[in-house]
Amino acid sequence: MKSRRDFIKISTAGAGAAALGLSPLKWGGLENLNAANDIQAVSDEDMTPYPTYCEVCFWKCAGWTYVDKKGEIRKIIGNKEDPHCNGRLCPRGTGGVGMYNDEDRLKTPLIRRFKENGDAYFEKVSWDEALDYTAKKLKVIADEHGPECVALFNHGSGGKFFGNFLKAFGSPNITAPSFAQCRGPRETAWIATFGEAVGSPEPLDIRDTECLVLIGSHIGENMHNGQVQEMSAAIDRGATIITVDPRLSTAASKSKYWLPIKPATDLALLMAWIHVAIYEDIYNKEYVEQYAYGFDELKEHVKNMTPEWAYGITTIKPDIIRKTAREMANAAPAVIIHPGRHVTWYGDDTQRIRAVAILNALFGSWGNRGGFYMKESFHLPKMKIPPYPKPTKSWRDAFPGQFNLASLALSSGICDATIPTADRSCSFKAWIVSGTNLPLTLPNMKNTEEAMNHLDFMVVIDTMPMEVTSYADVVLPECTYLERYDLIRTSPHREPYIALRMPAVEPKYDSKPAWWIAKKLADKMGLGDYFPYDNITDLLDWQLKKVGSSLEEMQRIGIKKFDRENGGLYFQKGEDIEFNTPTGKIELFSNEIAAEGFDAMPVYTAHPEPPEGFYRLIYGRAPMHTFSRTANNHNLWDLKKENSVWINPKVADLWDLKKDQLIWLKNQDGVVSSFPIKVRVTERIRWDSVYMVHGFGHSNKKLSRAHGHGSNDSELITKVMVDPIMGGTGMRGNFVTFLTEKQEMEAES
Ligand SMILES: Nc1nc2c(c(=O)[nH]1)N[C@H]1C(S)=C(S)[C@@H](COP(=O)(O)OP(=O)(O)OC[C@H]3O[C@@H](n4cnc5c(=O)[nH]c(N)nc54)[C@H](O)[C@@H]3O)O[C@H]1N2
Ligand SMILES: Nc1nc2c(c(=O)[nH]1)N[C@H]1C(S)=C(S)[C@@H](COP(=O)(O)OP(=O)(O)OC[C@H]3O[C@@H](n4cnc5c(=O)[nH]c(N)nc54)[C@H](O)[C@@H]3O)O[C@H]1N2
Ligand code: SF4
Ligand SMILES: [Mo]
Repeated sequence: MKSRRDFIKISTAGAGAAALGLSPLKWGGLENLNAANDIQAVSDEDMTPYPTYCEVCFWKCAGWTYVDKKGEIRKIIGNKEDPHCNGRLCPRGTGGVGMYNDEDRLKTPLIRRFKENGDAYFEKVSWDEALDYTAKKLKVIADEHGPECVALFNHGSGGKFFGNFLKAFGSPNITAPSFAQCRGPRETAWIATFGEAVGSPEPLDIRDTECLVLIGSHIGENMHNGQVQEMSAAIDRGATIITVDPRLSTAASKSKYWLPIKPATDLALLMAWIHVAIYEDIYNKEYVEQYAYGFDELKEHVKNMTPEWAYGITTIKPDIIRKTAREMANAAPAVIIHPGRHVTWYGDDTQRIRAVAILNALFGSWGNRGGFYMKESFHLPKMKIPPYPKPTKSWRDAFPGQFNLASLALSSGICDATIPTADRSCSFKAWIVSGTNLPLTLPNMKNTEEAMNHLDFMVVIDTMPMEVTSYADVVLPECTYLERYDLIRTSPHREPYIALRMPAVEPKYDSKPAWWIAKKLADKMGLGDYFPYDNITDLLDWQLKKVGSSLEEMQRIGIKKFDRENGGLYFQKGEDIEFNTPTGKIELFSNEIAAEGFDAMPVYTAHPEPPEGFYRLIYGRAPMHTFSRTANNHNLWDLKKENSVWINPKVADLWDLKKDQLIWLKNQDGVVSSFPIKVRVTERIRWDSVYMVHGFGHSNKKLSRAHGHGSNDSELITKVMVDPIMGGTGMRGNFVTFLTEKQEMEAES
């Protein structure tokens, strides 16, 4: 049996005293950092630790950045007091210093200019010139079209400052890909069922669970730290893990049950589980009677959704469906049917996650130990600013009567509404893009390109010359998270915590923090009152002093815990609870969804199948990379330079494909991958699908390591299955076939 460390690949608390790259732990070859950095070991006494929270992914683990006497960053380790990481960072967090050291970083502000022959190029300019230019362009657009025609796309810490800027400017159109390309359907489903969103980190009580059901969630490859640790401990304790995945994921390989489901059919399995729970009378009656609304309707609705019915759809045998449902019931309420995170799969995602929510409700896991705890976050006071101007238009105007249950703006919707059409009342003229690599992040790259080509103006704030920067009129180089202050982290957890990020080193090159960029831009546009501080340290110290701490204290301790104020972690037995839904109950039947013209309870409908000779393209994560953002990070590049395409041996045989052979993928719309990808022949994937890790196949040559390595799933995702309830972009309805030669590819494309 493999040891637990093999599975979690997260460093031990504190990671000893070794400097970055000299870690005694040999997880996955991180010892290579040593050779790459050629750094001598330094003892902790000879270094200064600066508190931070990680920005390599959005789990935001708190840690310490150690700097030696020469001012060099030597290591980043987890903060032991932080419940997001318990003192242990994942390989990406440990390797985060590669973002700071990357010689390909954006170094100065750039403005797009044109030569006499019309060719575009970037001119290096001062901050003053870049911000003056940006302010001028935005003013012209506001005067001609209204400020609402400017949208902000953001992901990550800097987004808050640009969001404040945009609202002050007069536009409500602030969006992040973490909604319509990620968690949106989940949050919509949870709000409809339990009256609140799941949020991040997910309040899963894996620590005390007896049964964890993962439907697609590939924890272990998805390295969300605290979850990986708690799941690892749950496995060691003998908790039952049930994984539903067409691929033998890392999690599936550690599970008691692996259900290699036919992709796109999970909703049928979920409905059959609901059927078994109700008709075998193994649901939590007391809980359902007290808290739920619509049980009788649900019972009638699932009457014929038997395991035998689901077998014909999912390929999962009826006895396995029954057995796994009973496992859940035996563990209940200490059972978690994981709500998922990246859930934009097939366009019926809100309904699929509704079924997940309903199943959790039937077993009474919401609000019970070993199920979902009641999260709490800490609220910091805000400095007084003038009221924001009232916008008269919003992105919703582009979609009259549609997506009313979307609780946040749709990035894909704003992208679509940028392409002018006769029937659209709203079209966007300018984008501010901070920390999101839109061409690789939004599905249908051609559509994203077309939208960007229609813009009058686009400013990109990034750390790296990612694909998105090459479409910008102005590029503003942000310094990395290791070189800046940001807002205090107040993410929810079992108890309220705050965490400080402060610079460990000066910003390299001519890069600046987001707060500074947004404030300076606001100053230039006469909106300075919305940033009522000279330096962000003034804001942080003011906020912290109001709650009995100070910047000085947080610089010493990094993270601070407060007492819970909103009751216990779990519901008390028989406690009277009013849920934030129209009925005040957990809604198994949703009048709200029905009022929008959709099914009040989930209904399975079949999705298109791959044409002859094509296979469904599915994708996921690799433990040592985050999306497309880490592909050029030399520490992580050393661990994994490219993705591969997983192909079942039967299929490989049929096509005469060999291990490590380079092939091109062509999708159902004739789009061929720009770069070839290596074949990985493996039983771990069903024959009807192929799998690749997202984030590779970079086309920007300025990324000297990542360019041309592996393939980019986003360019093959031309068919988008939009969720009619909230506008999420289902991305797994694309099919690919194999091209073995470039000539063939050129002839056919
Ligand atoms: N095809 C496909 N598309 C997907 C997904 C998929 O699996 N496949 N996943 C979806 C999901 S779940 C999500 S959440 C989204 C994620 O989408 P994104 O957040 O867009 O992810 P990245 O592609 O990593 O782009 C992040 C950008 O931020 C920049 N960056 C990094 N650090 C900083 C910083 O400190 N400041 C600034 N200003 N910029 C910084 C990076 O250089 C990069 O350009 O993608 C979604 N889209
Ligand atoms: N290392 C690392 N960790 C990350 C990230 C990262 O970039 N790198 N990103 C973070 C973010 S923002 C997100 S949203 C999460 C995403 O990660 P998760 O939410 O855990 O997973 P998904 O992307 O939904 O799904 C990927 C899995 O779904 C399986 N799958 C594909 N089709 C189907 C299907 O039809 N049915 C079922 N049951 N399974 C299917 C795939 O085989 C794969 O194992 O990861 C987070 N963690
Ligand atoms: S899970 Fe890893 S990459 Fe994400 S915040 Fe934590 S250490 Fe950083
Ligand atoms: Mo995500």
